[in-house]
Amino acid sequence: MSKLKEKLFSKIEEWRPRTERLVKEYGDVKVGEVTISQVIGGMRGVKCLTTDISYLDPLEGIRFRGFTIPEVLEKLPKVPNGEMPYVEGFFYLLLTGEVPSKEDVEDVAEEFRKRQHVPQYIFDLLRTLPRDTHPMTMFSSAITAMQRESVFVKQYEKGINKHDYWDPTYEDALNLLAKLPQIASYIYRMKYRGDTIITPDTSLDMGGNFAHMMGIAKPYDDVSRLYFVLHSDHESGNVSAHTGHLVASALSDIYYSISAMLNGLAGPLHGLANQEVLRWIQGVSDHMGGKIPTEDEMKQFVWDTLNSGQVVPGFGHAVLRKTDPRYQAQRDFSLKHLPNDPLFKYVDVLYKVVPPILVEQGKAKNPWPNVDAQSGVIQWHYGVTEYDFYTVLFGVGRALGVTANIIWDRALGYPIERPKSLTTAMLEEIAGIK
Ligand code: HAX
Repeated sequence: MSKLKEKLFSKIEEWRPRTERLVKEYGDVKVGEVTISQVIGGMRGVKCLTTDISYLDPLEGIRFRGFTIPEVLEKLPKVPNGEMPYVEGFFYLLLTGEVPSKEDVEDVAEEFRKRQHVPQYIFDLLRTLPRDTHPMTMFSSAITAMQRESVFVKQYEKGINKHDYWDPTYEDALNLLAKLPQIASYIYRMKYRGDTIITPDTSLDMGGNFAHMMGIAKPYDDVSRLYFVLHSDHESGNVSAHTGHLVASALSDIYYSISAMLNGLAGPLHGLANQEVLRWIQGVSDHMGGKIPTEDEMKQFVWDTLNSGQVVPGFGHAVLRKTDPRYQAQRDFSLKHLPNDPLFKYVDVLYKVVPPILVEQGKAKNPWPNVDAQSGVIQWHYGVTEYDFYTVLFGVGRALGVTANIIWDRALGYPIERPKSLTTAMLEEIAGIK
């Protein structure tokens, strides 16, 4: 058994009695009440999921296993000559709740290295798709197609004990995570770089190898590490994490679950917003003939967007009520590495201009920027100007958190998810409408 798996097993044994006790002895204790606007309005704020991997406070932002983003970036072992932590070490933290030693990180890196090989039929499949297929469709198709590799399915068919479901799920998760950077970069090089594929360098860590396969020089390795960490998890209720959890609750394996997760991420109100931000900014730039707009010109453009019934991408959030710390972390990186980048300047003007306008319009509950407002700028700066690829990068990161959650879902025996629906007439009756 690998060291990570051993550590995880001891954590699972420790944790199980807590969940079992809550269900058995305290199962009838009420957690909040649900209103009609929550029933109709996308279950906003309904407390009906549980995860110990991350928690999103509306005013503070995300904590991964209790650590804020600055703490994660400071405490986890860093890649030599780099500023950012190993993605492998971050995954260790997500899975076990403990800060890894350098040795632990090396152990996880070795696990990923061993499992990196992508079957040839995946590349063949990608080549059969029309080249103008959206990269998220390519990514999701590749993952669904790999479902035949599932260790969980094979063990399930043999009749494995329910208690042990987490084990083959862990194997599937590591097998899949190890392959995602290569599949993502393959799609990129095939689609946008004249089909010049770069083979992996197994001596590198996950972020370093991804940058290598993308064909982009330093500090893009650190950009990748930062990107994967920041996008990994945002507690369980967001569309991608929730979709992954929901599909896995039917005991669908990791491949089906992560492919479904990606399909949820590909919506413009969720992960696709990072592409939409760049598309929107390009629209402003074209409109201005390439000149950086003044604040007044930018205000007009924002109002035009709102008045035409569209959202301003990269602003607002269903839970957060302040500037997203993931935005802040990317802004800090940009201030250090690309302070004079014209797109960064655009985004900076937007940071000043958009929130007061959203407040004045009076609809959005959160006028502040989210993670997607800043992320495309950094990618663009390092040459990834094909903005429809950005959500794939988000997807590689999000898979770290969602797979960690699914392993724990299985370990704690969470059941199939099945909320109850009511008809409109029933709601009218509850509301006392005649
Ligand atoms: N621009 C214009 N209007 C906005 C807005 C924005 N950025 N954010 C919210 N609103 C509007 C909503 O469309 C809604 O309008 P209606 O009453 O006409 O339906 C109203 O304000 C209330 O919405 P809310 O309660 O504040 O926000 P929701 O929880 O319903 O939605 C969203 C949250 C993130 C989907 C929303 O803020 C939005 O559409 N933002 C722009 C798209 C975006 O950046 N998405 C990425 C979010 C982060 C993420 O998940 N990344 O993956």
